[in-house]
Amino acid sequence: SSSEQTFIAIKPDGVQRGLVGDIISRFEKRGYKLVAIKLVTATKEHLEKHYSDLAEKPFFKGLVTYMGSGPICAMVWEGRDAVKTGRVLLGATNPLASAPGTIRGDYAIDVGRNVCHGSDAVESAQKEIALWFDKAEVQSWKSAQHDWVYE
Ligand code: YYY
Ligand code: MG
Repeated sequence: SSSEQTFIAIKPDGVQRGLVGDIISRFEKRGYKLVAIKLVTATKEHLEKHYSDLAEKPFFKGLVTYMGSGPICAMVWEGRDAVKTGRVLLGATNPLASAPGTIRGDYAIDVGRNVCHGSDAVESAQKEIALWFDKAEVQSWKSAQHDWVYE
C-alpha cells in the first residue's frame, strides 16, 4: 500500500562522510515521504536488539561497535513498496556487489562500512520503527506532492 513504512538509517560512517543530505535527497526525489527523523548515538544494548538476528555471526561484535561509534541518522520513509524499493535504493549488502546508482554502489567499498541500513521486510520494518521511534515521533501528514507521484 502507499502507506507502507520502512526504517532507513544512515550509519556513523555515512554521517561522518557528509552523506546525510544526499541520501535523504534520493528518497525524496524518488517520491517517498519522510515521516520521522532524528540523529541518535545508539547504545550497545539498543544495537544488539536491532541486530538480534545476527547475534551468532562472527562480525556481530564489530558491527555493534561500529554502529555505536557515532551518531546515526534514523528515519522512517513512507510510500508504495517502501521496504523493497528502499533496499533497491541502498544496493547490496556488499558494496562491491552494488550497482553504481545505488547508495552503497556509489559511496562504499567495505561491507563493514556500508553507509546505510534499510529494513528487509514489512514485518522487520515494523519492529525496527518501534525500536527506534516513539509513536508520537512518527508523523502522519499528506504531502503536497502525493497526487503528482501517484496516479
Ligand atoms: O540488511 P543488510 O544491512 O544489507 O545486511 P545484513 O545481512 O542484515 O547485515 C547487517 C550488517 O552487518 C551489514 O549491513 C554489514 C554487516 N555485515 C558485515 O560486516 N559482514 C558481513 N559478512 C555481513 C554483514
Ligand atoms: Mg539486514
